[in-house]
Amino acid sequence: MLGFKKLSLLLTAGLMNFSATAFAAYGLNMPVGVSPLSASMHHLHMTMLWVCIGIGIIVFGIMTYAIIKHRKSKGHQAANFHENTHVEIIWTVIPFIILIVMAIPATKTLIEMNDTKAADLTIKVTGYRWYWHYDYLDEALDFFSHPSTTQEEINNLVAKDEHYNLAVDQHLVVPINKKIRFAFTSNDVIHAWWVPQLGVKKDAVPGFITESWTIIKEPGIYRGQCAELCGAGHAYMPIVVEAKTQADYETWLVEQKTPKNPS
Ligand SMILES: [Cu+2]
Repeated sequence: MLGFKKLSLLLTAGLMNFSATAFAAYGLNMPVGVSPLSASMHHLHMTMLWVCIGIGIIVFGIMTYAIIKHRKSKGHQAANFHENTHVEIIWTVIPFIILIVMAIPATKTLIEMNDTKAADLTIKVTGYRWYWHYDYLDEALDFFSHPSTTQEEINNLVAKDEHYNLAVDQHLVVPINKKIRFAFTSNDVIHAWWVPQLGVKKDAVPGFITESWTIIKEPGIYRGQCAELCGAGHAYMPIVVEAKTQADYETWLVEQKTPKNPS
């Protein structure tokens, strides 16, 4: 049997190792992202986290104090009372006030998330088993985006790419600083289009249109995945969004619309 001291040492070492690895490699927290929406979501998440930490410290502080200060070994007797109206009012009113205080910023962010009005461009995103289709509704341009990770990489027969399982054959190219409205649907089962850096995660449901939006502040490549368990290929359904400046985006549009020479 392990002694208590040895066990706690092992646990502490394990936890320290876990948190160092977790923060370095996995990034446990939500990203701030590159859109106003992702920043609002991150801010809301951190506000709620600090409220919960505050409540945790106060509740566990009072409990710990009471347990230590009024322990039986010091000769304290347990109080024996029932139906204290004052206490019952206090423990109803305080959580009610806390919930209202939390609901105000949460509602503001929810309204912002659903405000797809006045978009500069609309892209219809359709989920397929197991790839995506993008339709630029204002541009008469559409294409499929398939995962480009090879079966050899998946089976460890060759070295894995830096963007293993997060790479596609054709990126969804969009302009920066423009309000992009996404209209999601699906051709078969329920999928979910999720790109954390853009603050977009929305179900793509067959027969329905769901909506979301983003404004990307910086050019770059942002990666995501399908976030709805959609079948055998669910884990191999990446998303790659490439944000370009307006001029580069327009050049890309012209290239896409130019018919390719038949080879
Ligand atoms: Cu899917």
